[in-house]
Amino acid sequence: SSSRVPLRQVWPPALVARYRAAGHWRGETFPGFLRERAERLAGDIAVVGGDTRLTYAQLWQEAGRIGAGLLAQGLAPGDRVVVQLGNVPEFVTVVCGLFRAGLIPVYALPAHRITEVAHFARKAEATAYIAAASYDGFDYRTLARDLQAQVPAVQHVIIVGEGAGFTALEALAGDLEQLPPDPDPQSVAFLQISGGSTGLSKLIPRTHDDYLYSFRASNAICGITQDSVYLVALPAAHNFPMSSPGFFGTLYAGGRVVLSPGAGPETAFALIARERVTCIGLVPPLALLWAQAAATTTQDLSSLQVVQVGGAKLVPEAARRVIAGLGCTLQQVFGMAEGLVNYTRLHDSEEIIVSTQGRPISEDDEVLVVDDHGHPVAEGETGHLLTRGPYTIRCYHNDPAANARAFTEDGFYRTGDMVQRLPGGYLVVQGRASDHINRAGEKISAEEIEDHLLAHPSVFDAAVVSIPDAYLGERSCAFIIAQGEPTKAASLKAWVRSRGLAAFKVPDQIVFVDAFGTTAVGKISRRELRAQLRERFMQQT
Ligand code: J2J
Repeated sequence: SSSRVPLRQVWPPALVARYRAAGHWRGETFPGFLRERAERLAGDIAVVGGDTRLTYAQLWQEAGRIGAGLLAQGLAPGDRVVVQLGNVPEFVTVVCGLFRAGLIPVYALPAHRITEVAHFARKAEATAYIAAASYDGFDYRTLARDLQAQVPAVQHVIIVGEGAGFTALEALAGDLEQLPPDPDPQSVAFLQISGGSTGLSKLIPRTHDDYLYSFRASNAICGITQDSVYLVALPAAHNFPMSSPGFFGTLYAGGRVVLSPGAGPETAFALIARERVTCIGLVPPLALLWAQAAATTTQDLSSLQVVQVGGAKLVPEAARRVIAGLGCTLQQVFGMAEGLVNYTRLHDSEEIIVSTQGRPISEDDEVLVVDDHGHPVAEGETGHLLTRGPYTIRCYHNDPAANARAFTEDGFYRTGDMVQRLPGGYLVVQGRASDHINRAGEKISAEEIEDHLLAHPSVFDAAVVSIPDAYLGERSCAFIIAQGEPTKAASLKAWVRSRGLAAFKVPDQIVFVDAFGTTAVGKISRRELRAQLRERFMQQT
């Protein structure tokens, strides 16, 4: 097949000129920087995972073999490839291989199941799927077969491990001469997955120029250098451990990336001690667990310099416990896969570090805090956060309806977050306007789960809401009005699971009610309804 037209993300010419003049966009690309590091730091260790240790030269070679091998299979530059891999070295070699071949990764989480993966493949018009034979006890070859049955355009399946009828990653081979020249830095490098605040996840196109800027600038803010050792404990496909500054920032700096198969203290602490890890990104519940476990561990954690916490709100009291427990610098990170990332700075006062979610990376990040009518609120007041800037998208991929909702006419992204802006531009997250559940950093769309519940014959109506949870931050609770054959909470949970969804989307709790009885007269929005149910629940407990 012939090359596809490169996907683009369009900024107005005046902003393009400004971002270039400021040195944010430098015309660098993924293959460009990886090649340079492979030449300059050939023998340095780049990636560690399991029993594998890859140097920068080996990473580049492996990426070349994989990229050329995929082209030899019949893929063409511009093709989209759904990648579903856990925290294994192949995550890095595969994605770098795709970049070298001009192929566009679409990142699925290992937790995603057929319904989600098929949605990503359709939306992205993917022609290939790359997954592990098994990870965390799940066989992705079964998922691959279902995927090809549901989305026949996915003609190629590549398996890390035993292929069992599919092509094994190991078997890929091709002619390096067939690899295309480096891509246009303004073209889309990959599609990231959105948290999905309304309905299904959307695809987020990020360009070489914008993404490289975000992690290069993050390196400076987070102190990542050639001497850094970054531990990927959260799923590698998440935007946070990928780019804030994450493993790509670390590779950009010439440092070392260590992949941890689990995020629990037992697994991670042993790796920190063995590899002398200096920086780690965690979600709040994990950070608290680590802080507690650090008190009694026999592992040497003295190499840790910076513990970043983000993905969900870390309250000041929890922040203090993390600092006390881990004895290193805490950095709060408030980011989003669509772009904008805020950090507390390493030398900020403890007051700022514990009580704010940081300030934007760039002086060219434009931040607006507005009321319900779009008018700016006074400093210190809570309002809707809107943003645009040199690494924030201007539209989702292939989704006009979502674009109409999520972006203003001036190209500002409506984050859905409610924030307060303090002097110095520091932001405090005060909640959100959109109806999703932030379950320990995993975002779950209420609407998506309601749709699956409504498909059950015994469900007359369903409303899914977030409930504060001591450990997860928030958990999901489905209020159900039943009809016909009586059903039980356990069978409704099993039902959601059987719909081919990530396990984290199964409601944590199910409450049967006779009616959504509301005091309001007339028809109220789903959003108001969810808010009322949450209130009622909180008053009863
Ligand atoms: C409160 N809410 C937060 C925080 C994210 C770095 C870090 C995180 C993400 C991420 C990311 C929060 N306090 N510290 O991509 O590069 C909520 C907000 C936000 C949404 C984005 C990164 N940090 N959030 O979490 O795309 O509601 O990105 O809009 O998964 O998470 O989710 P996501």
